[in-house]
Amino acid sequence: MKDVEAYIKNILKERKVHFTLIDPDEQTPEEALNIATEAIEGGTDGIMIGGSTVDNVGVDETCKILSENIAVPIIIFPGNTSSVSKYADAIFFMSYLNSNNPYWIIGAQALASPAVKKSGLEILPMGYMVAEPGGTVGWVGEAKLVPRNKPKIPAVYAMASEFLGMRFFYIEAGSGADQPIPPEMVAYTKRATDDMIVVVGGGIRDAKAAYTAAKAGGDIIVTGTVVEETTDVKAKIQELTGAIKKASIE
Ligand code: 1GP
Repeated sequence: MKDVEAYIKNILKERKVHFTLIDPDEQTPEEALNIATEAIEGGTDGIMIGGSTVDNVGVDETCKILSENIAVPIIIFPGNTSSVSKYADAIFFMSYLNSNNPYWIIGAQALASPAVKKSGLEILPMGYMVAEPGGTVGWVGEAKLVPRNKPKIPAVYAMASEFLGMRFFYIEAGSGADQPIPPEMVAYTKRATDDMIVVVGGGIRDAKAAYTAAKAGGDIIVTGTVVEETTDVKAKIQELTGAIKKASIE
């Protein structure tokens, strides 16, 4: 798909967006296609491909089979420099703002840039911030995790990101987190920025959590673990997208 950013903004004129995250490490490309197909039937608006420990072959093969079979955008959610595939439509080109290691803030991005340029992927510039509990990405990314009871901290990073020209800001609790991002944290972030697209993910498993994140100000709600855990992907995604739509119209 051409111009994924316009696609997202177009949906946001009407309602909030839901993306399904698929970790290529967790299943074969064929299984990933089945999950994506069911998630699209359930109303998801796009498929994100990524994880903290993915290999390039898994990313590439999964993006390839999806690109041949689905119509919604395929967006790379990179775990490291190897997460590049010309078969995706776009990449969240992200800086891990609260890492203690400059590699994750700008080093990996610089090293990956030639491959990203060659791939022709659409760039979606993003500030990325991980709050407690943080999970694998908190550990791998050597994060100074945002305390859950300090909801204003991501807001000032989001403002700075917007001033630096980023157009997306992701507040992450970590995949499989036992609790999602606190709604106050989402709300402060959304209010602090002008045109930034606020993405919320980590630990969102049911309609209530999806509704809460969207209602608080999340523009894109991301869920990943639920599709790995459920036996009925379509129904689960319907539950989440239904709640997000409800939050959008109220
Ligand atoms: C992880 O925010 C995403 O990067 C999704 O988290 O797997 O907990 O849905 P879950």
